[in-house]
Amino acid sequence: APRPATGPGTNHATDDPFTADRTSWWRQDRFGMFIHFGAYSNLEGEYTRPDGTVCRDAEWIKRECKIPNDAYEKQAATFNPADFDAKAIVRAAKDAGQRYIVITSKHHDGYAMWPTKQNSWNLRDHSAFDPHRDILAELKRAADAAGIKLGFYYSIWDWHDPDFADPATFPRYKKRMYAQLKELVDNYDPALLWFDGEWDAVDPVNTWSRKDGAELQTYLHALNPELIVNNRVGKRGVVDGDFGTPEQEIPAAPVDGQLWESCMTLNDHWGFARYDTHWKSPATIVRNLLDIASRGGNYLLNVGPDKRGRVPQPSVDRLREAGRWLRAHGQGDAVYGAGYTGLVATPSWGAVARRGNDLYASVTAWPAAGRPLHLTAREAFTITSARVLGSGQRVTVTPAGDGFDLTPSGAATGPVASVIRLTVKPPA
Ligand code: JFZ
Repeated sequence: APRPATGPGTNHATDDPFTADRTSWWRQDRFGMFIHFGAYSNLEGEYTRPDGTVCRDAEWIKRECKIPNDAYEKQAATFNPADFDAKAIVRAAKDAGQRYIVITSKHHDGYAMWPTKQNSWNLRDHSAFDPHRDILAELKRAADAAGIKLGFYYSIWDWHDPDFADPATFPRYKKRMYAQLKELVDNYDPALLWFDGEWDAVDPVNTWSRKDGAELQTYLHALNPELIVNNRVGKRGVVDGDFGTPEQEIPAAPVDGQLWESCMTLNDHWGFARYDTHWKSPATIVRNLLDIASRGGNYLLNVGPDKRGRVPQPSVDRLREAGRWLRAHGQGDAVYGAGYTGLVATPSWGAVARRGNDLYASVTAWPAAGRPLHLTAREAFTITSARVLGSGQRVTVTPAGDGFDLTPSGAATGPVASVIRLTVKPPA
């Protein structure tokens, strides 16, 4: 529905993100691609010290390997992601069934991935990359063409800007940060901003306060009232933004009082690390997605392009396989626009999501042969039809104890997860 015109200065920080029109696309879309890409990607996870020893880390490599500023700047000057292919990245997301993309515009190392006018520590002015290219603009164009929403990760914590660390000079840093965010909003029209680093309490003084978070949100919504902002804009639990961001974990359903998005990476690093081959399987991706959607959350799954800007093939392959599987079995119905249902308890054998009057019971761990799938009802309701998605196989429903027993009519063990659609007549 069209929303009433909102003028600049309207503060949406206090509207209810659960029901706001502003967040409607995000609440439906459920599945996004996270991209960690920056000057650290150029090291591909390995730093060789002057003494020849090697230190390993990904997007934290500067800090964890204690790389001196000049050495880090020197390597960044050779960064040339000439093979960055926005269309291919958007296609990979689309093939996976991902409906939005969040890319790091600036990580903790402070390096801007767009031609910012606030400093020269950015991909155009400090790299070996074609100065006429702008990867954020390329991504925006490709995403728009494909109907995919684009958002930017932005780290409040900045290891490069000397004004960040000192409370006396922090106001100067803050001014530049505000100016950078205005550049991002004005030039690329992101649908979402994903903040991070507000939690810094070590380097060397934590200046980000509750007031800073609230003020920043007001500023952003004055630039674009539709912007969706994550909780890390402020102190978590104080200035909450629109959604919580549990990391690498799936919270128990439901999370009270806040929308949430579980971010995970496809292997064990966010940024590219050439030695990390510990990839999640397509089955794990699908199961996580079904599980997260059933608990009312979103799934933001990360890829880390290499120094040439290429998304690792193992990531592309796994995403494609997960997407193929979701499409082939119609499981998208259990994901897009689906969410938490209070009607039943979360079963030990899987997850149950709700969309309108349909429940989607994903079976990821089948009970022993001959045993039914038991569903505990939290409220009285009736089931009017039950079928396995994809195969159309009938499922027998019998009232049993505190709920129902579901018995598929044959061997219904999907390779990844079988989803049973239960049409219900909910309590009036
Ligand atoms: C942050 C970054 O430091 C990291 O590099 C990556 O970008 C990730 C997505 O976000 O790491 C965090 C942030 C928050 C928590 C833990 C790690 N947290 O809330 O526990």
